[in-house]
Amino acid sequence: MRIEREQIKQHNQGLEAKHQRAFQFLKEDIAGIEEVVSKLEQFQIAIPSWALGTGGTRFGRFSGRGEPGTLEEKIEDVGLLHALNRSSGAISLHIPWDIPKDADKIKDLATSLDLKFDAVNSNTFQDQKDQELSYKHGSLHHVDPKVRKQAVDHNKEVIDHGIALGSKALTVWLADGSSFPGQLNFREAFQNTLESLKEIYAHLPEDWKLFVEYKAFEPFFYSMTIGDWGQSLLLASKLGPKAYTLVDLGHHLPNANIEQIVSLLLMEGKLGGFHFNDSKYADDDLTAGSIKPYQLFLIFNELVEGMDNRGMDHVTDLGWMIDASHNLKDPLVDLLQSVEAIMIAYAQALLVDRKALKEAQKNNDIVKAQNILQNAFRTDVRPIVAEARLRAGAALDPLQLFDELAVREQLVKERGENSVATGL
Ligand code: LRH
Ligand code: MN
Ligand code: MN
Repeated sequence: MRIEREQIKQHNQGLEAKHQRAFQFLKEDIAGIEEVVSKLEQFQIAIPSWALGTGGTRFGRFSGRGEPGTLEEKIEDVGLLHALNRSSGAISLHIPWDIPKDADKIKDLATSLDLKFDAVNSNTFQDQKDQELSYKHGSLHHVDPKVRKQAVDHNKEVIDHGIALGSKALTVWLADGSSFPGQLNFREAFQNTLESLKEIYAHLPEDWKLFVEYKAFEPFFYSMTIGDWGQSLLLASKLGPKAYTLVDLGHHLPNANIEQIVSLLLMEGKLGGFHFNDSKYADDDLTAGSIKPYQLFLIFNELVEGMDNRGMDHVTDLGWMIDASHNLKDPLVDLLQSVEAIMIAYAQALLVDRKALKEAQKNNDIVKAQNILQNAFRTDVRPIVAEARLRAGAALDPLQLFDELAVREQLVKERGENSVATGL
């Protein structure tokens, strides 16, 4: 299924009068609104190939309908999202869940939908069918050099797949750790990881980045070998200028001050990218902004301030990705909601009066500083985000159009009720 420009146009015509009223209302109040709109128009968030099917929990999985059964169908799904919002112009692949067998064909398909390939992700947290050695006791940190080599070789292969597709980054997330005190020598595990990563790093093309993702716990429950941003930053610093820390919002211990982490990583020039999601307890992978929208805003507030301070390009200098697993909602609907929430947080952060905030901080004016942030956060920026979509040729209300066009029903007709996607 493809969504035609004409269908978008028709949908927008029906909503445009109401939208213009709301947008003009904001325009009268917000001086730099045009700049905000144009920044939003350019901003893109990559969709993970593993989030397009229904996930599950360890207790069960309830299948969705019309899931993409192949990589081609996953790319088509992202094409639908991008047609609806013009903000999802990239896909992030997880290998070997999604192996591009014919890279040129896959690339052509993506290009025809105006999509690029974002970071490629390696997978050494599961054993694959024909795999020689097991990752039960870890991969890059393993006590056995043969297992480490197997995991390093896999990462090199993933880079090669990425090169063929035009990706520019590799994300490494390790399920390496321990569940019982005494199981592991922390220092040796860390050093093994560093040595393994060095080999992977050496395989990176000149213009590539290596993202080192951390996670506080799960699947291991006592220690994770890359468990927090300190450990990731340590590795990235030792590896060199192409290595960066990747922040997944669901990978922290409860109440962690993620915005402060972001600020300092940016200061060090070591923030590489993001996995957006939301959570109440741990790595719940819920819709971005669905539980802690103020935190999402505060993170973007640091991002905008920090990136502008370093003269970074908002679109290209960090990897922006969603990382989620959908158990209840239609994954495409959830992804549309996530992208919208991210755009809203970004727009609100762009509204922060930076000069006034600096001044308030200088004067230790806590109330003013707090209000400056809260004023931006409490502004209903949805018409600004919608205006950016309108100008980019997207739908004023992507969710509504998804329903109007009965997208999922169409996909069920094409793919059948029971097709199952690989992924989480
Ligand atoms: C681990 C993680 C990591 C994986 C993805 C499937 O929890 O966030 O990014 O690659 O999930
Ligand atoms: Mn992640
Ligand atoms: Mn995760």
